[in-house]
Amino acid sequence: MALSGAVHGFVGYIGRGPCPCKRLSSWKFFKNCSIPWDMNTPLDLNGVTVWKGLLDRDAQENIVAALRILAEAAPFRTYLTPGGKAMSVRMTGAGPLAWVSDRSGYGYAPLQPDGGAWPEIPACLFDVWRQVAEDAPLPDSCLVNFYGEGTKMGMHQDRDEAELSHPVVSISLGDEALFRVGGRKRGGPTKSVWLASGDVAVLSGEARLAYHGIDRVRFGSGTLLPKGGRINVTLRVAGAYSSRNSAARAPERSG
Ligand code: MD3
Ligand code: FE
Repeated sequence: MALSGAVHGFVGYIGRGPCPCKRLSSWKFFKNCSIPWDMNTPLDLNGVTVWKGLLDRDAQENIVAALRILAEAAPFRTYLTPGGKAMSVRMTGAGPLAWVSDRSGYGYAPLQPDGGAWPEIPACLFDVWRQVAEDAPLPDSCLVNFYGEGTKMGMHQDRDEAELSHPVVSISLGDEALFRVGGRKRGGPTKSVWLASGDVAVLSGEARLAYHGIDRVRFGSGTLLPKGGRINVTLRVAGAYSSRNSAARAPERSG
């Protein structure tokens, strides 16, 4: 895989297993491994590939600018779980299908909750997809998560897409967040890493069905978003162009 220039940085790693710097050994919690890490080698977290610092500041600012336009057409919303609880992470989306949730269930919808079309997926996001998932079909769905102060995302699996063999690509922007990955079964051993602005995670193979979540955000730790907070963009092949698009919600659904 070709990366534009070697990038070095510092990895904050917490988990069981060897520290990614390989200088510290396993079975301890490493709060802040401050040893430079070669970005040409991704971290492997239970099969999740994390490219630390893949996106430089310019690329991150371009994406944020595109997301500001996106959010004018599709505002961030608070979704309800099927159980009726409000999620703390605010969400919006783009593409032929985007993920939504309300009391009637969750899944991919061709329209926003207010009935409008989702905006197109910004071109700069396809550029990221091609860098890390070059062999996969292009994504038809973009989910944008906003983490304000005190927000988190509980451990879950992503399995609403029609074809689970395609990767999911996740882009972190803004404040740092503690990301946790387990295995395919709930309650197994987990590993965690702090995701920083510009980090890109690729979920494929075994890790595609791994349980994962965001334990917490270091609110105000980043400089990209002037008011603080974290944005996570995930790109997926949800199934808009697939014959197996049963994951797509029927368009007749209304409020
Ligand atoms: C591992 N988002 O939107 S991104 C999600 O940071 C989601 O907002 C988190 O989990 C966030 O569903 C985590 C990293 C991520 C995304 C998708 C995955 C990890 C994943 C799918 C399968 C396994
Ligand atoms: Fe997820």
